[in-house]
Parts: sequence; C-alpha cells; structure tokens
Amino acid sequence: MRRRACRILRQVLLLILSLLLPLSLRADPPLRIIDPWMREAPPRSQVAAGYVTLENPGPADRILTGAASPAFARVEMHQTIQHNGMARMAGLGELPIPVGGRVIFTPGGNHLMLIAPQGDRPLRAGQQVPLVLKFADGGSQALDLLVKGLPDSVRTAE
Ligand SMILES: [Cu+2]
Repeated sequence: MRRRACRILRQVLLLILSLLLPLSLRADPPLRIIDPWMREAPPRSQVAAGYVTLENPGPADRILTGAASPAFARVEMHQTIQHNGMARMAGLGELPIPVGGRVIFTPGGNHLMLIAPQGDRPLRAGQQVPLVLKFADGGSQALDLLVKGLPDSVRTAE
C-alpha cells in the first residue's frame, strides 16, 4: 500500500517535471530579420549607418534596448527628425516590438548608428558585419549586416 502510494507520487512528480521543464528551457524564438545591411562609409568616416527590419512572430512582446558590433566601438539607435528643412538625428531609447509588430531601420528614418570603426581597413561592399541585438528580457540575437557600396561620385569626392 505504502509502496503503491510512493509510485503514484513519483509519477505525479515526473509529470509535473515534464510539464515544467520545457517552460524553463524555452527561449523566446528569434525575431525575423529582414534585409540587414549597412552603407559603405566614405573614406576616413567615423560613422556609418545600418538598416534592418525586425518582425516579432511571438509569443511574447519584445523590447529592443540596443545593439553592439565587434567592428565598431559603439552602436546607437537613432531616429531622423526633420526640423526647419534640416535632417537631425536623435537617440532612441527602448523600442518595443509587440507580437505581430515590426520595427524598421531605414534610410531617412530610424537607423543603427555605427560609430568609430575598429578595423584597420575600411569596410567594403560585399563584406558581412556581425551585429548583436540586445533585448530588455536579457536575450540577444545575432545578425550580419551586408555592406552595400557607395555611389562612385561619393567615393571619389575626397
Ligand atoms: Cu544617426
């Protein structure tokens, strides 16, 4: 009798464990990364801009808090503000990405400001630049920005 109760108890515990384990091990699925790219910076430029669209397939809302890249000393999230016909940049705080929602970094809008390149050589079209997105829940997600070329007119201007 006592043995049987023990066995039942063990089965119940196993059942509870099997229900809890997937929850504790489950990480939020990654965001959908669409067209991550950056512009080749003009020679000797200390900044470049990165662009990407991030979609949240769920199940939880995510909050993007920033990004980092080994190729740059600093990465900031900026928005572009039109003021008296002049484009200005301002820092962005946290960017919520609700389930089913997206944030868009695009030329003339929000962008990832890539500050102080760390490599010896300037980044050239066709290279991939690693970047890590950081989230308020402590998670992170890696992606690669594809470097796209500058128009020749800009490249030869210096
Ligand atoms: Cu900027």
